[in-house]
Amino acid sequence: MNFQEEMLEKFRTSRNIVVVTGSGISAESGVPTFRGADGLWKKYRAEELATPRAFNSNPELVWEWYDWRRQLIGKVEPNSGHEIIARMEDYYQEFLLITQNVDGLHRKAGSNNMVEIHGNIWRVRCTHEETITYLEENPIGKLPPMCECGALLRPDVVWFGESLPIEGLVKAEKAIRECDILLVVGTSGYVYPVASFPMAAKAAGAMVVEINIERTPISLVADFTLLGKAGDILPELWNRNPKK
Ligand code: BJW
Repeated sequence: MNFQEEMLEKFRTSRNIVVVTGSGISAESGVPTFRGADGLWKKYRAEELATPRAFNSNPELVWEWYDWRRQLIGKVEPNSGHEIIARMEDYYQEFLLITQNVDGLHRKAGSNNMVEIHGNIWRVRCTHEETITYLEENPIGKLPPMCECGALLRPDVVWFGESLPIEGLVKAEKAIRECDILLVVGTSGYVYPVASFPMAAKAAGAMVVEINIERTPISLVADFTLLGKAGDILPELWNRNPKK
């Protein structure tokens, strides 16, 4: 790939970077995206599965879908894209990863300083007490699972129409306002509020760089759009950075 020198120089000299990822980064690990050709929303209707209303009307169906996805994710490994992002954390003075992914692959690759802004598929939350626990069984036995208090458990993820976790959102928005570089990887840029982060970073003076296999609404805001697979481009970009 022919990287522009101006962009590489900024990666070399900046001290504060924020990385935003979407399902595209996990595609090369074998996790389906949402809106791509083989995306989950091509086969399932979002409003039947990823809304509080869907869960209230048919918790068993929603749980079956999450159980299926968890079994699939349980078999895959992080790829070179996840690994490079984990390494970046050690080389910039200020670093935050904001991921929309619930698959836990960034953490498995070694990322620590991160916000899982749409939750995590490996956690469950009591619909009554709001207590959060990590799943020990995969697949879960009888669906839908129940809390010891007698209420339904739900996946600890963020569905359409729900608020994002406030602490994570505040941290993410602060980092977006303060960063020198916003690197956006593998997201279609359709889902808010994350879709507004590139514009907010740009307005605050950051360089916005997008990595995606195709152009998206973020391309209109980005200073540079690097077209290709995250698992190819991220290692190449990192190898050109003498800071590493
Ligand atoms: C590759 C690649 C490779 C492939 N390398 N790239 C403002 C305006 C309009 C609407 C709203 C608004 N504010 C809020 C809303 C409503 C709503 C929303 O955004 N709707 C839009 C659809 C319009 N947002 C919400 O409801 C959010 N809540 C909220 O804002 O609360 C306050 C509020 C509520 C209501 C009204 C107003 C305010 C919550 C959003 C929760 C999203 N939840 C999901 C499910 C999570 C749990 C689960 O996983 O099951 O999150 S939906 C789904 O989309 C999932 C993802 O995290 C999210 C983003 O998808 P992503 O990751 O971008 O995937 P894709 O498939 O879309 O894109 C993949 C990309 O990768 C593509 O571009 C490929 O090209 C690329 N790619 N292979 C690089 N190898």
